[in-house]
Amino acid sequence: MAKELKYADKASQEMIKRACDDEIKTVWDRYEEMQPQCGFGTLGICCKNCSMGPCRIDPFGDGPQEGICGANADTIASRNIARMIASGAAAHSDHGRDVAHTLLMAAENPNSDYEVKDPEKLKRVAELYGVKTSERDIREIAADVARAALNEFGQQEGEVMMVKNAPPARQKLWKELGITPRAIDREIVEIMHRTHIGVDTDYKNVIKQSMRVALADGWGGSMIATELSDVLFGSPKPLRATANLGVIDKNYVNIIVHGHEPTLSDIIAVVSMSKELNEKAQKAGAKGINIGGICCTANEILMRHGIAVAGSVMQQELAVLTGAVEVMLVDVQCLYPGLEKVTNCFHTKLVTTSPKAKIPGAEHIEFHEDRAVETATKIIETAIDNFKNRNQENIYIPKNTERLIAGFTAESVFNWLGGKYRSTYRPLNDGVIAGRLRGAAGVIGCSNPNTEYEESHIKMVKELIKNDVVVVTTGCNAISCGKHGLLQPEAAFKYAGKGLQEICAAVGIPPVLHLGSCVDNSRILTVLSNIVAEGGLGDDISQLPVAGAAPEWMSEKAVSIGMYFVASGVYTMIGHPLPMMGSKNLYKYLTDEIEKEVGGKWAFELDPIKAAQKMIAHIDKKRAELKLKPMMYEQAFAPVA
Ligand code: NFS
Repeated sequence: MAKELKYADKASQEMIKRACDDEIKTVWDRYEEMQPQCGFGTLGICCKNCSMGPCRIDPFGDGPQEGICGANADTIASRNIARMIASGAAAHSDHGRDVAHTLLMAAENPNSDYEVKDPEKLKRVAELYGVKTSERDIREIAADVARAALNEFGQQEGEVMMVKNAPPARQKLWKELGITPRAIDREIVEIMHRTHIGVDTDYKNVIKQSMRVALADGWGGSMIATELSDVLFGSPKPLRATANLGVIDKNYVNIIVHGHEPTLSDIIAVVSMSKELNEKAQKAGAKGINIGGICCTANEILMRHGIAVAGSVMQQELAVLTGAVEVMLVDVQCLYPGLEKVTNCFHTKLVTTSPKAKIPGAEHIEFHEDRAVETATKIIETAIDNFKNRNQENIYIPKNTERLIAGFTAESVFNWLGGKYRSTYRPLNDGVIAGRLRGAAGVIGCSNPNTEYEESHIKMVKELIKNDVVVVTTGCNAISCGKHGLLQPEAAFKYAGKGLQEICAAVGIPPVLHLGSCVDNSRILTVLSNIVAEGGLGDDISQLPVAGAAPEWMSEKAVSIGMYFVASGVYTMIGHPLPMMGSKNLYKYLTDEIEKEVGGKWAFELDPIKAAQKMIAHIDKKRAELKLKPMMYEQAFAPVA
């Protein structure tokens, strides 16, 4: 049964032991059972895009070097990557579409359970879309903005408008290369067409369209999801909260919300505070209702309500193993079907809510935005009713929790550096120019049982901040950073270099800034654009001393994110390579040649310290190209390991 976790937070280590003792299978066991994994799949040289196949290329050169149609390793591997990006971009963008639909519904229906919570942000988005705001009712503006956003998905003419948030030089480059996204759905449809049997065979051409798809995600679907979520649920503000499995409370009715879309989780968070429902929970013998989040939905309600985070993607089954979860509530994305078997070992009800994501054996309570409070109430009542079915003897909740600060946005965090009343990125840019800060890195993404849980996330982030690189984080990396104490201002004194320490101390921020869920990687794009706009560090993202990383990535969304960062000019480091190592040409293109075209490129490195050092080397290279001053405190500080 499941192996020992060496680097993970203590709560996960305890729970994995419990899983072993009780012989309950988790993701780690299923990973072990799956070994050895298919070499052709790992190398990206298996093709099943038509029924002449499946075909595979012999990576040793002795067997077939082309599929039955004649497609070689380059074509096959590039098509596989393209389809991963299509799926990842579809997932993020469909999420964005749902938020836009909800905004439209809230605007058109005065009795809606949703309302515009951030009218200022609405007006800023309206400006981008050319929607008139003066002397207009907020609902009218919201309706027009929602329609304009929905248009981004299916329009037959023009280009995705959110792209205008990018620096002008970047927009110009995309135009010259012919990769400015035209419409989100269109780019995804086109790559599915091109990767059909007998269409696009040129791997560089396939990747070119893949970049367009990824840009339609980052500067389209994901950005719409972020911007309109801020409009609808309120823009996050820095707040204190806690994270890890210890947030599950034995005395309360525990509901774990897991998935991605805030349309469900936000309303659950609000409704769970109702007096009547808490009284009902008390009548059932509990002290009240306790909500904890897993994955990106955790980040959404953490950022806006300060709701505690129970864990990252790898902890979804571990949360159930506490025996104290009444309902595991899921919507879409990153849900392990294995949850069904684990919940069956306890009284926990697995409740699916989206018509897009049903799990056999789960109870389905369909969530409809036009009956949001009613559905949320029903779900919470289901949890309260289930409280009595707990086996009190069989409860085991690890004590561990960690304090954190979350809720940073492109608008809030760096503006703070200019003081409360002066909204400017100037101090950040000046900090980089003067050599107090080396640069910035976005470290994001999933965890994967193919690597030691959290080792890469934590070691990489510590190595970066030790070298005066401020880190912004999202998704499951943010949750890992939170559990390991890196999202506290004190972390600067323990782990950061002197320059970064000074900045953190002056402003009172942690050295690692939690920017939200995975769609909120679009906030990082906005931060990069704002740094360029502030001036003094070049006129394009590709000139900035920055890098990106997803050290423990696993999902197709991560591939789309990586590609939109590369296509935006960012050096992007991931742990295990993309499944394409069976094509030498594609490898060379993505990790080298592509840089000449878009200014960014991919890098793969399993060792997190080496990976961080490569990112730092890239940042230093950019500093040298910009002729910035040497680092102020080079080697003056020896941080705690
Ligand atoms: Ni991102 Fe969020 Fe986590 Fe990975 Fe899954 S939850 S959208 S995909 S696993 S970071």
